[in-house]
Amino acid sequence: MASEFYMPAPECLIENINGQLVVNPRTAQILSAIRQPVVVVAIVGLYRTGKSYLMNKLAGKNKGFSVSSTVQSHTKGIWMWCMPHPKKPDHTLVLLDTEGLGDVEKGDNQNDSWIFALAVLLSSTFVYNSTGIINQPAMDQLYYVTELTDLIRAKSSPDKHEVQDSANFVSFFPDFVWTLRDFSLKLEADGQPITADEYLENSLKLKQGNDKKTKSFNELRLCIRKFFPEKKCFIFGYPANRNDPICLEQLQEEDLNPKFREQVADFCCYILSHSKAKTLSGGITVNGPRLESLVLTYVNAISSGDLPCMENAVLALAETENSAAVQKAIAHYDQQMGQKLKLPTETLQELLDLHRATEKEAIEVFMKNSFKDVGQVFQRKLGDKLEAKRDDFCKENMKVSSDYCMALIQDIFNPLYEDVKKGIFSKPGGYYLFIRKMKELKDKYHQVPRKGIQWNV
Ligand SMILES: Nc1nc2c(ncn2[C@@H]2O[C@H](COP(=O)(O)OP(=O)(O)OP(=O)(O)O)[C@@H](O)[C@H]2O)c(=O)[nH]1
Ligand SMILES: [Mg+2]
Repeated sequence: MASEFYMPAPECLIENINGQLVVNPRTAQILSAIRQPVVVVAIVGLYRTGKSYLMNKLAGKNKGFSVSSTVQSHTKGIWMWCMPHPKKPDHTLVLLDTEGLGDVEKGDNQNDSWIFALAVLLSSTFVYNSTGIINQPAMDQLYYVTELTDLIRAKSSPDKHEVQDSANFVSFFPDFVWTLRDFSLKLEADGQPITADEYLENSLKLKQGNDKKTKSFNELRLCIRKFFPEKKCFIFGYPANRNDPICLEQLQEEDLNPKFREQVADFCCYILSHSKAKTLSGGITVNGPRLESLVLTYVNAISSGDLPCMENAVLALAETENSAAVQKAIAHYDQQMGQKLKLPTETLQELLDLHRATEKEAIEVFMKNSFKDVGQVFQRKLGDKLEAKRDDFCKENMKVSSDYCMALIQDIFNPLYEDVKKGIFSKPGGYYLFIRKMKELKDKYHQVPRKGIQWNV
């Protein structure tokens, strides 16, 4: 049962092997067992900024995603941890922890861009993590957002006359949450206290002017505002004594700054209560198998040098689900007909009536399980298959009936032929005797029930 679903520790979902992103099929398969809608929270940001630590807090655990205290980047690829959602009954929480961006040792911006893009594409809440205040360098790190338009396509063949492709993204982009770590300033502006959200809004304000510098200043802010209409900001103070090298995973909760603990708790409470289930265009709710299909489609597109395309991902999903829906409908038809149909039927109508009723049920099964069956392509395929099955049953009905009748005729009339051969009727009055016997046997034949439609052979 999905509600009993349990993943004791995170697993690597997308491996980063020498700069190539590869889906780990074993981990992806874990998703196929999750029938509930998934709330997907992904965290992205510069390496060594406490991302994995914060994701463990969201999981309500001290250990899980691997945290390390050295200067070397630690998480590689994209890791996944699924658990029953602690606040939303009948939902599964999927946490995605990603490889830190900007690792100087790796020095591969393209690879970073894909990790960023995948986190956006797969999540319903996208957490962008950085340290210190929101300043220009922190903004600049978000330049991957401006790349999104180049990296992702909403439609497989964008129409030139259509509104810009990027406008299509917004409807199925995640909510955006900015987490600022080791934030040590007062949240005040012009002598007035402000909220973290106001601080973020102020930082995203556009400047007046048309010069190159102002244009590039505004471009990123416009992108963030356009892609992520839902925004939220959380600040976190220093977690413990500033002078100690930070190794939070080895500290007890009570050794952490109370303010930091409170901030972490507020963040977790917000994310767990506000993050929505992942949806696709047209309001399609994503469950485990659908998320698995998205992961596979997007990563395959990237590794084959294509752009991950949302429309194609939805089409791939529709293809898989509708084929499965056809199979399910046919299995229902086969099972019901197997149970209810006793061949031969007395009349053809009897068979056709049963077929029609079962066909109706099968179509209902298909409708319940199908999704985005554009142009009713799959429903028509199902119709064709059911029609072929009906024709087969009709043929079989005839055959069973005629085989049965032939055998019956042999059975009933053979003794008469034997008697003819023996000359029993070759005597005076034999002809009348023969006619009487013949009628008697014919009556006997007609009295046998359920001979089927070929009774008149
Ligand atoms: N100063 C500070 N350190 C933190 C904070 N949160 C976690 N750490 C510590 O920072 C170190 C790195 O934490 P990780 O969670 O592994 O960082 P990461 O962002 O996942 O790193 P990569 O996987 O390399 O991208 C660990 O020793 C943590 O204990 C924080 O808010 N402030
Ligand atoms: Mg990490």
